[in-house]
Amino acid sequence: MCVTGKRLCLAVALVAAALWPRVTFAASTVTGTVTFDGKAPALKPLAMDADPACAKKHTSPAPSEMLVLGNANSMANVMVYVTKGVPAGKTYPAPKTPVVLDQKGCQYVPHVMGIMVGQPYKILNSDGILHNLHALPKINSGFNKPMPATVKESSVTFDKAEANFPIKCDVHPWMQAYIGVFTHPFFSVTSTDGKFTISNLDPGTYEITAWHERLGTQTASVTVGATDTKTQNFKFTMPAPK
Ligand SMILES: [Cu+2]
Repeated sequence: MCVTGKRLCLAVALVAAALWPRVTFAASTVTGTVTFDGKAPALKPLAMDADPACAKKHTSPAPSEMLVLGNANSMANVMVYVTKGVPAGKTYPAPKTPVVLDQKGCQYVPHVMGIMVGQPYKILNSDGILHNLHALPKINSGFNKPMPATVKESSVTFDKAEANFPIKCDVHPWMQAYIGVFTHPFFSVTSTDGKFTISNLDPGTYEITAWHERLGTQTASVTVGATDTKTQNFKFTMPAPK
């Protein structure tokens, strides 16, 4: 309630009105579903026989992770992220909560993940057997970390943005994961339902990229206002044989 005097109250109201249009809310969302268009290829399961300690962690062969589809060919493990349009000069603090990668059943869980520059990356070894974590970035510093049975946990950070480089295990050649490092929080990895959600966007026009380890990238331009929710779906196909 304004009780200081009519003139002052009017001045306050005018200033507030003048400022109002400049107030923007980073409250828009882009969401969608990623699907595979075509006949799903028959992929061989992961061959873990080379290490019986891995094979015996599974009651049936672990399916290939190269292309993971859900109902109606929805695609898992697609990294969807903003590649253009983040407001210039705006910075986003990295969460203190770590992104966690586990080595479980001689597989990386999750298979694809995103992280912010400087955010802790916690690596677990639930298997209790020797793994060797070998990160292969091109912009960040790589690392090659033996994780014997006794090492249950390790932690690293990445200091530069770099979308989607592989992490491999030198002991088990079928083990592969991918990580994207971002200077902003506008990324989302699809689950088996193919869905992604990128939230808290400022008003603007964004280039959104969807990346899959085998099927490449797709991009789309999406414009959002102050509090919009826009849907942008992506569809991947098998590349034509060369
Ligand atoms: Cu391994």
